[in-house]
Amino acid sequence: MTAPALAPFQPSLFDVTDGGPTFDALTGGPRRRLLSDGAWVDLHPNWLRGADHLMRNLTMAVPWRSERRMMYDRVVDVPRLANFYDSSTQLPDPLLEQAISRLNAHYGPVLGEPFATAGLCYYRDGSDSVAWHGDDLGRGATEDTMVAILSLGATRSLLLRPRAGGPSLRFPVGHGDLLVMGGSCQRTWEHCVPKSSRPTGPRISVQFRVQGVR
Ligand SMILES: O=C(O)CCC(=O)C(=O)O
Repeated sequence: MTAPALAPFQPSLFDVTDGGPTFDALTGGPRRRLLSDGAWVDLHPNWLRGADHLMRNLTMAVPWRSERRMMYDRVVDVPRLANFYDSSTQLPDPLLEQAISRLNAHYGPVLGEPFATAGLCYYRDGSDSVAWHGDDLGRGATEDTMVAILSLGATRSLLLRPRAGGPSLRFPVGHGDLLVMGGSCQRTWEHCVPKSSRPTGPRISVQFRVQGVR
């Protein structure tokens, strides 16, 4: 089902760049947090500066759809809108092509293959969310991989917890931030974006993955 009209994005007062959008260099940039079982997370705040136009364009240009997803052996409704771009589909904004090239230049040598697909999700407000899961449909269930998330719009918390049990970690992801989950993260840890009871504007998450991981 195609989504109804979406709320307009309120541009950020702090996201002003003179020469248009720019990506920060990734070399030496992201702060890596090592997790248990060979999992890790890189966080690069403000990776994309001047992201307002991208947020606005994706809001309008992506044919957002209600989402259903396999979780815990069942197909469930996910309270957010989404669209998936496989490697043969043109991405909805040239900046996403730039993002994928930069990620491949930085992470490719360790990842051993390119980021190839983009999953886009639209969280309309704080009542949209995604439940605990790992991206373990496909090769993520058995192989180390990376999932790189560019966050746009409202700041939301992305939580991670070890599958073996233990406390969760909270990563606030804001406008232009990059978060990369790597190593065994998709099979030994789970992540979620919980609902928020605070007044929360729209957020878009762009997840870059390798072929064969969802
Ligand atoms: O919203 C996010 O950044 C996380 C999205 C996610 O975990 C997923 O779609 O698998």
